[in-house]
Amino acid sequence: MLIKTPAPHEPHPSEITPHRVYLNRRTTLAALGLAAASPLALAQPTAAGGGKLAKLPGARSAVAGAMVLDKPTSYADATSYNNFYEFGTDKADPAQRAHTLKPRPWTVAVEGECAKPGNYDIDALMKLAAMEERIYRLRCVEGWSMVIPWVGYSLSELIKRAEPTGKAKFVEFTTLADRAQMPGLRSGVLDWPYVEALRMDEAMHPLALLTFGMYGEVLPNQNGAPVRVVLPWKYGFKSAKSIVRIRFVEKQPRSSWEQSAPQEYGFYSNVNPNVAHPRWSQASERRIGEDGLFAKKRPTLMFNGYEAQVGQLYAGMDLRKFF
Ligand SMILES: Nc1nc2c(c(=O)[nH]1)N[C@H]1C(S)=C(S)[C@@H](COP(=O)(O)O)O[C@H]1N2
Ligand SMILES: [Mo]
Repeated sequence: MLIKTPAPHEPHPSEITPHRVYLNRRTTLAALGLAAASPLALAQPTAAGGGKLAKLPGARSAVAGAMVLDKPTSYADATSYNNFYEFGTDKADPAQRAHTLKPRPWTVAVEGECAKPGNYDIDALMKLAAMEERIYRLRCVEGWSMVIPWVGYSLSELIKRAEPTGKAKFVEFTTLADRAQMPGLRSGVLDWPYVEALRMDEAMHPLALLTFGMYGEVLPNQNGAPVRVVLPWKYGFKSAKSIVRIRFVEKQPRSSWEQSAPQEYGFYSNVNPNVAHPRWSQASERRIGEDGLFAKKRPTLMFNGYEAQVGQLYAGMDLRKFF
């Protein structure tokens, strides 16, 4: 007897909604005025995740510029080609070694120049504001880029609750640095812990995302579980992973990359095709997943394509000096 097993790409018959049921559901939703705005409809991730991690849906973001139309990078590429030096400097290291990271229990300390400091348990932090899906371009200073559907909420939601004082001019992010969980700390490539920082107005910009998931699921360890920031108009290294401390400070902090090579990495690190890095031109980029033999490089856009949204933050600044 022959039993037909569906090919992996074929939906199982039980997954196919009968047409009549589908139409009925649409009619009911339409009658309720929910056809487009249904949280169920909105919470469908844009691109498929790996299916192994907990689901983390987010509603389509309404923030200007939050949903780029570029085709998302495959989950396989986004989770196997990573920079996370705490697990090694090779692009394949984080996917192979980050299983030792323990994303629970996890606490994020919010401290410094603010009226309401506190230690947030990760699960409480995740409930602070509504989760949104945002499709951002991520441009690494090394000359490649990806398009990732992240899940999180604007960092400003957390900052507002902390009530920064008038002295708070910058926000500093510190990554976990635990030798027991992170084998890369044995190397001296960077001065651990990994520290990054933003000016307060940059951190308050609605596009600055406190990120808990991607592709409709919680973050894989190699992408910065359980919480990271994503700053789409800046080079990827500003988007610190696996954050344990957020501190409000008066003086401009020195990031780990500035510390290691001040002539190569400035504080701002806004994506800028007109200012070359000493080792890499920033004029164009290779989109991961499109890098076949004949694939064309894409021109890199000012502020990674987010100029309309963030350009005002830097009005009047000499971007060659403040690179
Ligand atoms: N803690 C920490 N955060 C980090 C890094 C790192 O090495 N350590 N690498 C950065 C760099 S260079 C890039 S390009 C992005 C990559 O994020 P992704 O792996 O999720 O694509 O993470 C950034 N955040
Ligand atoms: Mo990067």
